[in-house]
Amino acid sequence: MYKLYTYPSCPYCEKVRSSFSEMGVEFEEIDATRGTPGSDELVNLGGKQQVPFLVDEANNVQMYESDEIIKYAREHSE
Ligand SMILES: N[C@@H](CCC(=O)N[C@@H](CS)C(=O)NCC(=O)O)C(=O)O
Repeated sequence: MYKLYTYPSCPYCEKVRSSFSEMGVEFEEIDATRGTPGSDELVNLGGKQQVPFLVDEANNVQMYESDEIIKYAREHSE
């Protein structure tokens, strides 16, 4: 299952959330608000504090940028 690092009020995160919901893509959401463990994880994995950030562990893929994330999920869902 995908992991998606987000902020609760980030519009780019909301765009990804609603696209995933439309596509029926399941994902675990991790709050990466500054000062949280999710924020530390995000920076350790991706190298910078920016959300949304997608991790597809099964395929060893990680990416920032909401449009890229949506495109990736679309191309990898049926
Ligand atoms: N072009 C990016 C923009 C993402 C973006 O600006 N995210 C903001 C939150 S809405 C962010 O991570 N800011 C960095 C910070 O909080 O330090 C995308 O479409 O994903």
